[in-house]
Amino acid sequence: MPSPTHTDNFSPSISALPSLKTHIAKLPLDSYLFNASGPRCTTEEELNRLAGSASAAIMTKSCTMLPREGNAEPRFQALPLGSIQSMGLPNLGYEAYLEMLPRLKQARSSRRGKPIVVSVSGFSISDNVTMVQAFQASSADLIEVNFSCPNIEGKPQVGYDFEQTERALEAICQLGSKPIGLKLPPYFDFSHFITMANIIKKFPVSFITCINSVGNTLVIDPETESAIIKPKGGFGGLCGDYIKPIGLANVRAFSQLLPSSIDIIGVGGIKTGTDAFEYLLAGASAVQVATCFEKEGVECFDRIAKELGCIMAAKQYSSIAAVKGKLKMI
Ligand code: RRO
Repeated sequence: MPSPTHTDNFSPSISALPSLKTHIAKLPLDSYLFNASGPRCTTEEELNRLAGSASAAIMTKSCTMLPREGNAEPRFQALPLGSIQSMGLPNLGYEAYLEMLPRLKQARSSRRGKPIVVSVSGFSISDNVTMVQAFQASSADLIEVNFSCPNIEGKPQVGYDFEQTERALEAICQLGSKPIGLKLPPYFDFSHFITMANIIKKFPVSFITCINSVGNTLVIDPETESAIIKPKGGFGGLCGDYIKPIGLANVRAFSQLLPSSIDIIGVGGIKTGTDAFEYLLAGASAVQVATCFEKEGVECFDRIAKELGCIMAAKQYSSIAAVKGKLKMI
């Protein structure tokens, strides 16, 4: 098993580290890592902090038509190897993000013009059409449509309903020229990877993000004999180390089923350079960090990038492209 980081025995000077430059939908990114839509990216203050960090992009919390407080508390609990949460889409409403984008683009703390990825998570196709249309006319660079929030009572994850996915894509893919991506739920059967890949191939989808949290899991405290979060009878999305093998499998499967023109962003359990390197081998063009960012703050992006750079240098890889998708079979 790999150790948590591979930097201990080999620490080349930072200037000797390989470039982690990459592209998503032809948009250049200065680094391989940015934040996932999730923790610490809801308010303008949080997004400004991302602007001034080593995150390769500023990714927003998924937004809805109207502002939302989210689900009842307690709705997040840290676990030894990750977390369980049922946040319930707390966000400022899409108009607040629209209004904030020009300021974020000009943020003085940031490399001006750092890429911005907006996440939209409507409760209907018509919500998603309205929001995608609005962001198509904004200074956002990429639009990630969330088909996989597991935490809204009475709203099943779109990505598990293949007919609804197809109808939604028909409606949202022709609204402008900015690249559209999909945030997908984890799949667990090859027939589902194939069905979803075949749907995606019918539309001008530029990237997919795999995976959202593993939805509807239950953690029980045997002392109190109760669930540890309140919403949805204690059912919530599992995040962190627990889900890394699921994320890797989804990235790998889709990288084999989709044309190379559709970029795959990996998410799920990335907290070290080794984790990021594994997603790169599986075929990810970039990765997003959620649970580790929640726990560690913006410092995680620089740390993980340096760890990844050290691993690549030790293996004499000079670029992201040299490793991407190069997983070996035994
Ligand atoms: O806000 C949430 O509860 C949430 C969302 Br939108 C999502 O996409 N995935 C997740 O695990 N939680």
